[in-house]
Amino acid sequence: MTEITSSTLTGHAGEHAVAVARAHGVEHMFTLSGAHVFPMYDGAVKADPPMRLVDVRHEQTAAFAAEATGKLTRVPGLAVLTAGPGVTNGVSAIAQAQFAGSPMVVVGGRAPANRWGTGSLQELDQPPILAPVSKLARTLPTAGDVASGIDEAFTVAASSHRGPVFVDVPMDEFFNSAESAYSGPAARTREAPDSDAIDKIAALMAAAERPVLVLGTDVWADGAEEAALALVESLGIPAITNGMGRGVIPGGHPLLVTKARGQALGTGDLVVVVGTPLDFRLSYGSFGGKDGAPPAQVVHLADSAGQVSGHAQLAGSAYGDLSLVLTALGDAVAKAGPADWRPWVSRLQETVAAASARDTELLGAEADPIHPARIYGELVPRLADDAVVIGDGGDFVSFAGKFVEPKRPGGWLDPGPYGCLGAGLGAAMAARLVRPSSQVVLLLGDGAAGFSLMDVDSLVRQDLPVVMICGNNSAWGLEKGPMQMLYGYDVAADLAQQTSYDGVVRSLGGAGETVTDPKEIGPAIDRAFSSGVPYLVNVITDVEAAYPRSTFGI
Ligand SMILES: Cc1ncc(C[n+]2csc(CCOP(=O)(O)OP(=O)(O)O)c2C)c(N)n1
Ligand SMILES: [Mg+2]
Repeated sequence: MTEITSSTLTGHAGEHAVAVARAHGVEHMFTLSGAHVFPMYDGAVKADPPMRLVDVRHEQTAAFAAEATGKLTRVPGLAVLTAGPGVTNGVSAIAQAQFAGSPMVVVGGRAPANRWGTGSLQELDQPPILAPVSKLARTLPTAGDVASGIDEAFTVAASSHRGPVFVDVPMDEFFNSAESAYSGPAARTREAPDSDAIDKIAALMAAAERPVLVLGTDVWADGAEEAALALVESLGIPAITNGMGRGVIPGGHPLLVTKARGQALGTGDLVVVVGTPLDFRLSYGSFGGKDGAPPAQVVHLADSAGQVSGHAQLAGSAYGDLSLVLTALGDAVAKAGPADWRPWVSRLQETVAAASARDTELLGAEADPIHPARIYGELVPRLADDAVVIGDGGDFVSFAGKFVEPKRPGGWLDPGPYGCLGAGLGAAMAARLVRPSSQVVLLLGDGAAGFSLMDVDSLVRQDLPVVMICGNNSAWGLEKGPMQMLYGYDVAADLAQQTSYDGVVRSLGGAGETVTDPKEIGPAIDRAFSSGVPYLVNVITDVEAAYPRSTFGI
């Protein structure tokens, strides 16, 4: 077996890969069996202590679990996928990680080098398929290249801007032994921002009357959540959060104005966007212009040079380690002497209060069939501050985005800009493993549920209890509504009526129930939390209660 003695790895290449992954902080290997990757399993089993193998029923689940591990822990997650179809089944999750900046490493099996070109089983040249959706995709050609190649994979995945790395190893070389020098991961470097750029932005902020800060996923990914909260509180600047930035400003905080988003972004005079691309979720970086307001000036702060928007018209930008960026900015604005933003903040707070009052009505809706909002009316008060909430679905998850305001960062996983249905079950699996004492709640549209529910089997076998709540409107709701709007009719949007998704979970060894009475939602959620098994609450909801959407994201 592998030993790390005086920085030398011995044993077969799978042992090298596991030792290096562990040195980078990996604790779990998500996988579905295939002979091409047996050396990874042997490496995991024989490591001291063994690395936990978590095996699934579809490679998408393994890859989404690795992606979510990267999001939750900020250490790259590891998925091991067998050659050919195993790897191609993981492509969506890898693309999602690329879009969301999630650190993950996928190790693929690969047909043996000594047979290459002769037609061995699953002989597919995989890196060219993965290259467009990853930071790096390459073959580690020999056993002796595996330690340094895996080390590079984890280093690249974990450095700004984070993302997925794919490597594959020819089967014959994977089983081979080698000796490799390895002295552990390099220390993380932190890039300081350009001080002139920061001073320029500080001057814009000091001169602004109606500034807004937008905090996105990379604020969390870069470990800048404390610096971001400190900046908001010291300056008294109103903030909106999105993606994994949600919770950086805790739900209920007086400066969190997500519920006044339209007014803030539409009538603000300076929008400072931190750690998230200026994509469709942020009107491509064009703000202001609402109710006769002039266009807003825009500042983009990113974790690395390549993330600064190339398409938006920017009044300023800076990049670097986001804690350093935000701390430097706070100091510079304080020096420049910010204007008095309290009247602007008060106006936004009035809007937040009015929106919250309207929400309260919806959250308590007695409607029959059930309005999806009522589910959140029951769920939100039952969530602990450290809960992990995962959304996988269309309208049902959009409602969650509206009603769930996390109290802490790092506990909210939404589909993100790639928007791939089917990500949720793997994410819930990862959350259960890396946050063993937290509530884990997976919000599933009934359509989304169909992509991954078979992997409840994996949760059951590996004793990973999570609470699933299915908003079951018997339709692909987020597509049905827009198609109706565009054409006046819809096709390919209906699913079977009131399917018993809880029955699916029960037959796989979990538990669950169907709810049709709004008053029964809360007690059912309580039973789910206390069950200690994967539990699905299947709430039959009103297909007519579509999410009020102003954009299709295109
Ligand atoms: C893999 C994948 N296929 C298709 C889509 C397009 N799509 C986005 S939302 C949606 C409907 C989701 O339905 P459901 O999960 O039941 O949630 P609902 O909108 O009904 O609440 C579809 C099909 C997608 N985002 N991802
Ligand atoms: Mg649905």
